Amino acid sequence: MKFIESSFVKKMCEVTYESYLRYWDERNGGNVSCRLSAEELVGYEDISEVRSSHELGFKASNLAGQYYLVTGTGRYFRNVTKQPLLDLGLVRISNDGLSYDVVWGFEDGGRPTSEFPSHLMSHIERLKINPAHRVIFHCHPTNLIALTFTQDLDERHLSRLLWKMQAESLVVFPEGVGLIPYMTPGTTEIGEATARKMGDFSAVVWPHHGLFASGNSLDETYGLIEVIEKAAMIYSQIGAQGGRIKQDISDNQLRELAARFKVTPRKDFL
Ligand code: 2HA
Ligand code: ZN
Repeated sequence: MKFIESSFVKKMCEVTYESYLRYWDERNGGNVSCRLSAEELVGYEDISEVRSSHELGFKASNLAGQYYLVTGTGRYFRNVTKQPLLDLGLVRISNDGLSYDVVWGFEDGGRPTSEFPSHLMSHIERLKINPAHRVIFHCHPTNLIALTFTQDLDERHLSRLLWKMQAESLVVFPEGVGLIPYMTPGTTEIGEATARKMGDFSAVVWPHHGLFASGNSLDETYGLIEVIEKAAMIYSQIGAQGGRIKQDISDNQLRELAARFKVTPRKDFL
């Protein structure tokens, strides 16, 4: 079987296109990487040949030998479905963790996203606390970005605001959302700052830019982004209805919600 027919490529096409349609990934905005195990890749006939090798720019020893299906740098999410062989690549991290081999895709000489170091650093942190972790998804959700202009850039404040916009929020991200200061994208510094937060949060907000989200599958990670952005969208709609909040979900109601759904909210946030 050819790798392009795999469920991994199909799902990657689906989520990138949907994310484009929701205005979360205009032009070449956004990037996704999904860890695949060697066992899952058994039987694909076209991924054994190394097409090119590249330096990573940092040492990813913990990820040595792992495979990642990743979107390409400069590629447009609206196109991935039409040309997955150009816009996606399957890479294997070298045994010394210093480089990667492209074993499928990027057929016109493409490379992984400019945020690939940030993705890998985040994968390392998530895998330390959750061996089932697989996906890092970066995108630009409109209403969430807007919140970073109108709200204090404070993790507790932002998390509680998102929790109180709908009952679903606390259940889906009981640890809240992490936040880093505004930083230049594509740099090692933003990668390191994001990864540090990923030790505590499954999603990290980049002020005036977007979101870094993680999860055990593409569906779960995309779902997390949907719920966070929906909460931010409700806040925007409250603004459109005049902005005055007459009642909301109380702290006690949040505690009851947590008990009912057996999740543990972050202690210092609730
Ligand atoms: O891939 O979104 O943050 C383009 C970006 C960089
Ligand atoms: Zn971005």
